[in-house]
Amino acid sequence: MKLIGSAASPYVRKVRVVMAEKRLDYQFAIEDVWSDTTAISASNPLGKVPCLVMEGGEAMFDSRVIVEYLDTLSPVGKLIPQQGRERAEVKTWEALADGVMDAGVLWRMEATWARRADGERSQAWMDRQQRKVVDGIAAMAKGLGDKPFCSGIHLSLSDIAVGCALGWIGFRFPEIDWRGEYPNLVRLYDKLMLRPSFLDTKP
Ligand code: GSF
Repeated sequence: MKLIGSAASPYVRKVRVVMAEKRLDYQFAIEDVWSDTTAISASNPLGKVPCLVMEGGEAMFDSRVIVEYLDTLSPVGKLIPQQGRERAEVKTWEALADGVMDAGVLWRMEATWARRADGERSQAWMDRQQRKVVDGIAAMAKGLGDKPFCSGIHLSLSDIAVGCALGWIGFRFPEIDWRGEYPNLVRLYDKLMLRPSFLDTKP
């Protein structure tokens, strides 16, 4: 399998962490989707990474589809419960973490995308996205509480998705002081960072 991605993308990190936790082999192909010469649309018509290209050449996206597929490939360390409420709970945690990343990406692009002229940047739009990031992180802290993991009693995709979101927010928005505000998220993130899967994929 070939994973097309970038080292800074939190969605790509989620896939790479899952690959590592499941002990799956893959080739990592770095692609700058923002460059004029990017070839990403040959694999993903949406022009986004991560994109997983299978042995036969078929492509799979987005990160949620990819990690769900990867979890079925090996019985090692099941990350998504098979069915029922537990499964929906993990997928909801993932949606929350991805939603924080989505809002963060929209906010950052509005502020920094080179092809947008200064007069085209909307402060109201940035504030709207910032609100989602801040509220999303607060919801993570509330949902985690004193528990060792976001859902269940083992590591799951919930923790991986939350870890990737928090790591990326720390990387791109150091002014958002989630470490100062939420000791329980710090406890979770620092515990995740002891795992080679997280350590080796730090943005
Ligand atoms: C989001 C992927 C994405 O926005 C997923 O895979 O979960 N829902 C999708 N990827 C960004 C890179 S990044 O900001 O992490 C991307 O490829 N953007 C290029 C573009 O044209 O939007």
